[in-house]
Amino acid sequence: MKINPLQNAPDPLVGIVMGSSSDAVTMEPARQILLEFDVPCEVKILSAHRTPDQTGQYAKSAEGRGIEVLIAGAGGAAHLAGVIAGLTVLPVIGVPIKSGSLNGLDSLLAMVQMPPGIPVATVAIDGATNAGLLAVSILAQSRPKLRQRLKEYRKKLERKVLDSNQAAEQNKTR
Ligand code: C2R
Repeated sequence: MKINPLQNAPDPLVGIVMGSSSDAVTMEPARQILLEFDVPCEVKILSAHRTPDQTGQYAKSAEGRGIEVLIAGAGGAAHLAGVIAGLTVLPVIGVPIKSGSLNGLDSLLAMVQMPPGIPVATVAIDGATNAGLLAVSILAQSRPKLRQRLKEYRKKLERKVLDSNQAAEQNKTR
């Protein structure tokens, strides 16, 4: 998947960072959630390993640019989220991406096992949807309208489960 730079909002509140363009499809659901909630975001390819200077610069400048939450997805030796978290006090949400050889367990452990003092809020392997929702939830703490929309989103989830039970019951009685 190609990253279109035009998808970057002028004043992003959330920065979505990923280690490689090969992560783009897995990370797309995070962007979709932010779009659904009208949260402006930007998407960047940055690697703590391959572009350490640019990654450092991005992490250090994010707060001053008005970004409030960072989402970092990476696979394999996934140091990206931890390195970014060490360079900013903004909340960093890590998305461990499934790798070829270890099925994402390597990425998960690299992100979740941070030393005390520098947290990365790690979601499930390939859990970009929840990363987007967690970012919305963090922003919603100071934005009542966004909080209301998050409550409505949860209601929709509830309704979907209840509807599927009802449909199953109706099939039984037919
Ligand atoms: P390529 O497909 O470009 O070879 O990348 C990327 O996130 C990707 O999942 C393979 C995998 O390497 C990961 N990568 C990291 C970092 N940079 C790239 N884990 C990092 O800095 O942590």
